[in-house]
Amino acid sequence: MNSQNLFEALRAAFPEDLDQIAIETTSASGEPLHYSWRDLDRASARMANLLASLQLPAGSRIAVQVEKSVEAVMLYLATLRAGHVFLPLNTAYQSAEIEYFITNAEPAVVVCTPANFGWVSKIAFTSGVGHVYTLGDDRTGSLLERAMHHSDAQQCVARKADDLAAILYTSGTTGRSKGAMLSHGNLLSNAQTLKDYWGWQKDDVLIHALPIFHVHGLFVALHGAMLNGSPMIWFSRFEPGAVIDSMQRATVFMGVPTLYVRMLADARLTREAASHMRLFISGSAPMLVETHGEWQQRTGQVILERYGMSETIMLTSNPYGPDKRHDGQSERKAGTVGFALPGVEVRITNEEGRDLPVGEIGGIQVRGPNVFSGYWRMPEKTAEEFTADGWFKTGDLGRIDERGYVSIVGRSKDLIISGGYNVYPAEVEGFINELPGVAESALVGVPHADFGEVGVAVVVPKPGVELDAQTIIGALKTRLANFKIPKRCLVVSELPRNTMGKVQKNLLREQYREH
Ligand code: MCA
Ligand code: AMP
Repeated sequence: MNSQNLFEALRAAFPEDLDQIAIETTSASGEPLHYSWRDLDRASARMANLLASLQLPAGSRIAVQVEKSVEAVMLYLATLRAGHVFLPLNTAYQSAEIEYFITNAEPAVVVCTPANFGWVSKIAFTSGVGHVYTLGDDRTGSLLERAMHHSDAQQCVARKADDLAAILYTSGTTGRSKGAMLSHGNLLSNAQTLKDYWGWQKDDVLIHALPIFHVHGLFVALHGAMLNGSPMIWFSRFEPGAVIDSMQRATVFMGVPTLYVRMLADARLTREAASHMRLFISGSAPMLVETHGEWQQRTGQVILERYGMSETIMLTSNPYGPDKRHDGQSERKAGTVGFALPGVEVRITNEEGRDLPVGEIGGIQVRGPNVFSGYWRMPEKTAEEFTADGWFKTGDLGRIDERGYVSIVGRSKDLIISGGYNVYPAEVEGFINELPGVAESALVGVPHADFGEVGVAVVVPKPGVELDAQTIIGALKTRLANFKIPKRCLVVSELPRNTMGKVQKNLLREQYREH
């Protein structure tokens, strides 16, 4: 079989001299650490051999909730090499959330931080998971100890393009999270397209400052650098000053708008500081036109904004250079997410699913080799989100102008994007409504200078009950990831409803904008 394992394509792009630095970072205690391409190759081989020794069926899920570290990247590569499916989980998730992911995905292996081993392993073993390992961000934990006993050479397991490589959970507008199934072919085709479209160059150095449990940090950034054999300057946490200082030794940066806003607030960001950089890319959430403009004024560089989803990886991008498909246009247009990527089709449709003319606002649909095959074990949900002719309904609303630039103007899905993380009001409301004394609630997104948008909870008590907003927030903190916690909670006597009885969130959004 002609294997199309994504790892083989990444490995083939490693530089000839494997002793060159692949990742430069600092240890948890601040010591400089350097990993060569050989280190990545050998350590991921050891971990892949450890996974092979467990004799799991091909395509087993390997669920991973660990702090950002280079060893976590090795584990991702090892999972690909061993022919299994990587399932990354946000480190902020609490036990109720983890329990859902483990019972839904039925992983064969769970890897967690040493600090969380007690509660995570309890959930895992109760759910029938066979193996739980730990991995710390300081090169500690049972995963590395066990992997050390295995060979550092490994024959990559053959995979077909449509075999699964990863599952990324993305919350549903109703009900629980859905696992978007991404194949080796989805990931590789998108990475190759971006390599060409963003003009990756021989001497590029990527600043990697994003979490590695989402599409942005794990796939777009990591695959981008690896497929080009480019080294990375690696930050386990985003610190504006440290990132700005590293720009003199780097050429490419990728971030969500909050990272740009925070760097703009730092006086060290100057034209001089950014002069070595070739490309700043933003995505995951809308970037304000003002932020785009301020960045250009301060650094002389024009941010390239692109648009993606867990289900589709990247689907549109502003051009890096002249785009031949669009009369050589090269403008990186603020407030737009650019053109459909080469090989990816994007269209705007009305509610009946008919194509809309240029400039009109409708639902954004996408088709191409980047689009996932469906939601894990949810055939009905999958069928609902695809049209009969194979287009995926993004749930975003947008328009395409006469020049071909796509703009996102809203969402038909009820979703709040806060600092690049998605918060699904239905999920948070579900938890609030279960609290004693609560009759009903609504979570709405309001503008926020740092996170772009944040959630405000509006809660109605049961008759005769007095609710305290701080108690509600406190109770939520024990159940939900911290970024999902409403930044404000207001107790009111009723929620505004339309004649159909539906809560009018647009009115609440207007009313509580200033909060
Ligand atoms: C942290 N907090 C937040 C968020 N992050 N609140 C709302 N939204 C957030 N995103 C809160 C915490 O709950 C905590 O509150 C306080 O801020 C400090 O937490 P800490 O962890 O120290 O925050 P931080 O380190 O300053 O993190 C902010 C951040 C981070 C660096 C902007 O959120 C981040 O890395 N965002 C990037 C997410 C990302 O990579 N998204 C890509 C998704 P308290 O103290 O009250 O508990 S991929 C995607 O969307 C698609 C496919 C695409 O197109 O890329
Ligand atoms: P996720 O579920 O984390 O994959 O988030 C995907 C969603 O993020 C998309 O459906 C969009 O609503 C949003 N998104 C991603 N990139 C952009 C962008 N550049 N501008 C506006 N929204 C974006």
